[in-house]
Amino acid sequence: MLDYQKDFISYALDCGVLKFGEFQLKSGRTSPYFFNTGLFNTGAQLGKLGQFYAQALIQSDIKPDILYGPAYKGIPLVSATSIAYAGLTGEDIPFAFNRKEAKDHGEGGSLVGAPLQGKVLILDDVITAGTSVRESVDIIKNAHATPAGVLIALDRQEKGQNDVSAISEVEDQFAMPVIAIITLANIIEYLTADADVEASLLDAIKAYQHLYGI
Ligand code: OMP
Repeated sequence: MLDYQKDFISYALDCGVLKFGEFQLKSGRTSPYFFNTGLFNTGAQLGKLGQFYAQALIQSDIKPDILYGPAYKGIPLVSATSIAYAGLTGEDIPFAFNRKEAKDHGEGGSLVGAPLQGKVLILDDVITAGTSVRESVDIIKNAHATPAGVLIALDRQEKGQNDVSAISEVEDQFAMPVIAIITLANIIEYLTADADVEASLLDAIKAYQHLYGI
């Protein structure tokens, strides 16, 4: 695990973004942990979140022409990441996002921001079963641009619709990489190294991983 990944887990715990308990997921699974990026909800926190996304993008081999954030959670993500990326690299990368409902007046359409063209990197929060990524790929293809990858905060490393991971399904189906700031394996490594973490919590997470993990 790299230093920025460790820092990200520690920051997510401090901000209450990474929580433990019993949570019902979009997929219907009951999880002993939940990662809610919507709780990075102050200017300073969002600024710092953008720095972590930008660092993960710099670590990757992806050189996108534009960043795309699906509404609603992707909108602050794409804004914060493009600001942080410009600050860290000096490269001023354009960004765009969608509206949930198309407008029929003014500028019209459902896309806002820079023109969606070239290699598009999708920014999202968490992938569990991969449903929301599929919607973004359709929007990008309809705009005649190329989905070039997905950057997320957390890869929960779970099975998707079949027995392989949701992320490999997305990677295979759309021939593009999915990169994450952190994975469930990173969280387990972090908690294992912390003497204050109760064994029962780690047991619950590992049992969940055994059931739904890949
Ligand atoms: P999929 O679209 O099935 O991949 O689920 C991802 C979505 O689930 C995210 O965009 C969130 O809305 C939500 N989610 C989290 O935010 N954090 C989690 O730890 C787990 C989920 C989830 O419900 O699976």
